[in-house]
Amino acid sequence: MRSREEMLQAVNYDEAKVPQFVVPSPLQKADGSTVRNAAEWVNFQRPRVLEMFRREVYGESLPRPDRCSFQLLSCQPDAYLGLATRKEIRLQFEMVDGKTHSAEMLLYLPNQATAPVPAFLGLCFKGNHVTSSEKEVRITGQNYPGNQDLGEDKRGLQAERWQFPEVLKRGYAAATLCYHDFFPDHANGWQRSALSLFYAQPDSPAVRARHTAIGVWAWGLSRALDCLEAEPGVDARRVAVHGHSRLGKTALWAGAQDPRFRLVISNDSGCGGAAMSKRCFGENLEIITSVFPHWFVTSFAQYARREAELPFDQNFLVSLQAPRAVCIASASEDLWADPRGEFLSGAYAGEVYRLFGAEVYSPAQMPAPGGRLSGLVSYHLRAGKHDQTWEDWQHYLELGDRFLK
Ligand code: GTR
Repeated sequence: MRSREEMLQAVNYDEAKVPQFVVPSPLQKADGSTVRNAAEWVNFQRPRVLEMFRREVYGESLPRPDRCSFQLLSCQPDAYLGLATRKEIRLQFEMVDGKTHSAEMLLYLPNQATAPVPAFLGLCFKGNHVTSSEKEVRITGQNYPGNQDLGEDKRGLQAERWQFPEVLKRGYAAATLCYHDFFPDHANGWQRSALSLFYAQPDSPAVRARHTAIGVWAWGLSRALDCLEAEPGVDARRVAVHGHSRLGKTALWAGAQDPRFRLVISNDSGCGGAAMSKRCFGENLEIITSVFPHWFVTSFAQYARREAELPFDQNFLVSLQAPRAVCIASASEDLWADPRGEFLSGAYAGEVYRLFGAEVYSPAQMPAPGGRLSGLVSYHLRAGKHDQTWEDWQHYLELGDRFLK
């Protein structure tokens, strides 16, 4: 294996040096023929592509625990000066053999609502208290030993990424949970992960070979959606799942596995998310699989520096969202995540969306910074850095108005 320095030196940021490659088609069947209609995609090819991503990228799916209960920890009917009701809910998972695991949801419901509302759901990096400017939000993220983000001074630090008041004013509920609650994000996070519900030794080589942190985080999003289904104020048939960066990869995988998500949003998800691996632009498989070995199954690492041999690419992952709405967002200065590669996976997923009669954007339509393309497959390129900002949210809320209302 090369040293990290050598790997970083080899990173390509030059469009002229992107290797020529044949774009693999999600419609190509095992026998070489092509899927011709939506029924064939849904009943035959989609399950095959999903299975391939489980085996080669994100690991096996996990079942629901034997028992899930949702315990109300707090309820503040006067949150954000009366704009919303703030609830905190413990998702308690139990197995018949006595194993347990839990996670805590922060949920805001707009007080103006007269009927159940659509919702935006996403995992957060640092803890629920970091997403909200409200000082009473419970501190979460303790499942990551040594987490630096648990202090009072960290409250609200990433509130801009969440834009709760704006989301609420537009008539949506907003929910988040800390991803560490499901799988602490480090290479030794297995033991404290939700995999402990299903395995006596979640850090054994056999479990590591079959599961991944991204897989467990995506499972957590589905369990959070179960919780929203039990919440009378939310219409759980109209939920958008969103995520930034590694959590954008996770949102795409959650959307692929769980068709209940109506709108799937990938914010700057990059390598192993929306970006095409075969372009080898910015972060590549060699780096991501060695720096974050717990994110992907080991078979994905075998394609490091052999991306040309991949029988699929991330356009397949975007295709798995069809015919539901999907949005891919990039930031112009976020070259590490390869904005053009993120854009292209949406364009190349178009052939699957077209089976459903959708109008899709073409590979020639990459917008300039500030530009957006809106449709069942949407894309925008925000000017600026790797982040999730109000500008990103403006597009997401517009898509929500179109696809969730
Ligand atoms: C980086 C990683 C990216 C992206 C990012 C993030 O270190 O290389 O793939 O996931 O972290 O999640 O912020």
